[in-house]
Amino acid sequence: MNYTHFRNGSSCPDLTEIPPLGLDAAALGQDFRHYYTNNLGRDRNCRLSHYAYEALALVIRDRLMERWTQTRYAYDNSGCKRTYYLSMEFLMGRALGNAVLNLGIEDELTKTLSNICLEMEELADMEPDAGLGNGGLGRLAACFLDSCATLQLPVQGYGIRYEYGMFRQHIVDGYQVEEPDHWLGAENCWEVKRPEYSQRIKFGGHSEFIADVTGRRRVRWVNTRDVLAVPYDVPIPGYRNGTVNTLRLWKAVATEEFDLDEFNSGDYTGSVAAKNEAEQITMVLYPNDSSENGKELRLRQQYFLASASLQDVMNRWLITEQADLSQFAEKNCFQLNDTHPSCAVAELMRLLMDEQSLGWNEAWEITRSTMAYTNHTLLPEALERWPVRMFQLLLPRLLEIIYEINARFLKQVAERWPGDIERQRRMSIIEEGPEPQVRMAYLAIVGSFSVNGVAELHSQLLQEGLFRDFYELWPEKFNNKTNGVTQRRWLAYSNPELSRLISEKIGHEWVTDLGQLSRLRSLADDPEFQHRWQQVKEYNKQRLAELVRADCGVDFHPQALFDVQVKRIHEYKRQLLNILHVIHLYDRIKRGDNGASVPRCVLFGGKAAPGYAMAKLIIKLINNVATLVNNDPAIGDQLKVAFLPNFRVSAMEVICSGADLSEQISTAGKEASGTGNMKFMLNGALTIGTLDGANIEIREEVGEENFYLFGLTTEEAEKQRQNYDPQTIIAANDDLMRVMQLLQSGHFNQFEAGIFDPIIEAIRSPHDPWLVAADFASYVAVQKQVAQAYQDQRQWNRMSILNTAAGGKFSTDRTMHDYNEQIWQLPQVPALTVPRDLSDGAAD
Ligand code: 26W
Repeated sequence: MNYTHFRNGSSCPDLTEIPPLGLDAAALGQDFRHYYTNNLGRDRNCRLSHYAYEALALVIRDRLMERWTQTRYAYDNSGCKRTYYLSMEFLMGRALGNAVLNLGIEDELTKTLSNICLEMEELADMEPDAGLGNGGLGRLAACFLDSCATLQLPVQGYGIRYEYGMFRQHIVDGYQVEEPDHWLGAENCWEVKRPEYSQRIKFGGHSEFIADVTGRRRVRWVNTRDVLAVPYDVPIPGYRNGTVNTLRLWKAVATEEFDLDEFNSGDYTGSVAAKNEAEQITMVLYPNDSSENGKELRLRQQYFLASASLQDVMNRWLITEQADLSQFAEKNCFQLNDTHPSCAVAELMRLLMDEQSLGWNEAWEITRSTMAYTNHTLLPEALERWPVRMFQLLLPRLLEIIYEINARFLKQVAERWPGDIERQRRMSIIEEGPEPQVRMAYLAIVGSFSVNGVAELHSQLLQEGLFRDFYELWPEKFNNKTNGVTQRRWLAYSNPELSRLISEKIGHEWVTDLGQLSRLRSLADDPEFQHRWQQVKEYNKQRLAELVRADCGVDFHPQALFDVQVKRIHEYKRQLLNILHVIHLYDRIKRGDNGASVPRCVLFGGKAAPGYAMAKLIIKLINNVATLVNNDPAIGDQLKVAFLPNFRVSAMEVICSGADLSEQISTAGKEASGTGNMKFMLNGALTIGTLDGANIEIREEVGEENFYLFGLTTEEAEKQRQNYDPQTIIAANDDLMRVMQLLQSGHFNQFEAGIFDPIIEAIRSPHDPWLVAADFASYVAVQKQVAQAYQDQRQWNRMSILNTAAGGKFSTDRTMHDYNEQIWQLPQVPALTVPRDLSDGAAD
């Protein structure tokens, strides 16, 4: 790329000063025709929805562009503090419908489209999901960005532009089969490449110690194999406020040296291989959400993200502040989404010392006051550790810095607890042993001014357990920020029928002030309102039933109770407990004992990490049970079971509107927060759940009488594990005994002998950490209450309304407000010029 500037003196016109584009049906229609014909080159013989989608996306993108530029100008002019949200995952889903909603042009656009015989829903369905995340942590990042843009906070996301996102899941013979998700195969109009902001990332090589002109010791990281990071910017529109924030995603590209090498060495294939290796870095998202298997490529990805993002921020700072770093810490904050980007701690030290010539103390002061770390998991196997050996080869300069951070830190520990060697060993950033490891969480804690968990219980457990020593040392660093979801996507966009009904009764302020939903409380007993509430739910259940019919070939009847568990498949989330309950229901119906029950459709969905055998086997069990149950005439419509393949953001939009019952049944103390639980609640589903993660706060908000609680508490579970005896529990419970007998008899695997043995053994094992057998009885008992309650539709509607009404706390607007008040302290910065026709209510 040639970086020559064009002449731009003070008398030259500002090329970005253009009249705002129209948001009315006529302007939208004209632009649509322009793109369809002149830009995409299609004619009347082409009837492919795909091109209509592309043309429409370009029309919408133009409207975002002008606001985007104005937002950048506003932030630049204000010289305000900014936060950078560093995350290896952003699970954005689709952009079109969200942009249309946030621009407030749904009604005008509907007019435009109907004039040309097109339908919004059909076109929106053409867009592939941007599946650049595994699950909760990635989707949370996406919701955060939406809320920051809506609150007009100067927050920018930094992530990786994976060529392949989360794999597509097929079910073949009941088994999960993974297929690569080449989501960038088609044109992606929701990104703007900005090669002029490319960064150079170093790998390998070694440190060289030199004395600079002042005689001070300086370090140079030399002989490296560099990779270019090229940014692609994605617009993040706020809700009808003229603000469009930025998500900057990095793509790895080989440097020009690779091409030169090719010429000079004559080793053509070798040099192509090297080029490939460089570009591998951003090829694929790691599909694991709990166990880190120490893959070198993953560490490369992590450093690549951290280094590119920090250099980008630093470069802009040096240009705008004439190389003065004295205000850097006051004006910049990096929020680390789990430990994945935590190389940033050492990388910022490197940039400040090696590139900007600061001394250790100055550099450390800046680093320690700009980094903030969020923990998202209590599972020990999910805590990232990297072999020192691997660090040494890949990032030798960073390892030196980490050793120095650790040495100074351990000195502090020794001063605070003199002679407590054991504690120093426990707290060391370097874990000693045959294969020494870098503990990334400890690096993140030591290098940050804030450490937060994602729900009250989770934050408390971090302080008492995992990070106890650190909490004792620095109690003031620790805080809680309960998660949320954006009501724009998870209610206004995904559930238009319910949104309309709600707005009709309480106005539409809830879209930016979710607490307003509490005004629905007074309507909970109104029979007329209950009736309309139920009609909306039925309509949404129809929609969900169509999805299940199309993707699973199973018939769900909207009169039945829709009982839904969708999330990653993991033993701690206990899909197994749910399917055991299904088997129990099946067994009861078969035995003619179905008195107090109600027709039930049980829906499962979620991906298993490709290497997680037990999770994959649980999927197989669910599918085998489903096949048997759904094809048994004696069961009929009493019970239906389906596993929806390829659970993703766009599927959740349909699922959460159509659910009656939300399954949040993790072993207490294991789910950090959960956010699916919030999406369901907001859409009027009742929760059956344990006292885990944010379930506790959901129950607090909605009241215990409107929440189906079961199971051991965290402390009880802890105690139970000390002398856990599932065999006795099974023997003492007829229902569970029969379920186990059915499983053991091979009833669900008639021609696949023994395949479920590992599951049977896990349930019977005294070492089952998830305590499935222990919670079975109370789960079944509470499911009975659910079935009974569902028979009284008025009661049920009432509880459903009260759930939505109590959802106010679980908006990411609140979460972001809390982060901002207690961690970031950013000003709200309105966009420079709000285009004339963008006032809220324009769409009414
Ligand atoms: C293998 C590396 C790895 C380890 C952990 C990848 C991803 C993770 C994440 C921490 C897993 C995750 O998504 N955690 C979820 O984060 C959500 C948002 O805070 C919470 O609501 C969920 O409870 C938590 O499981």
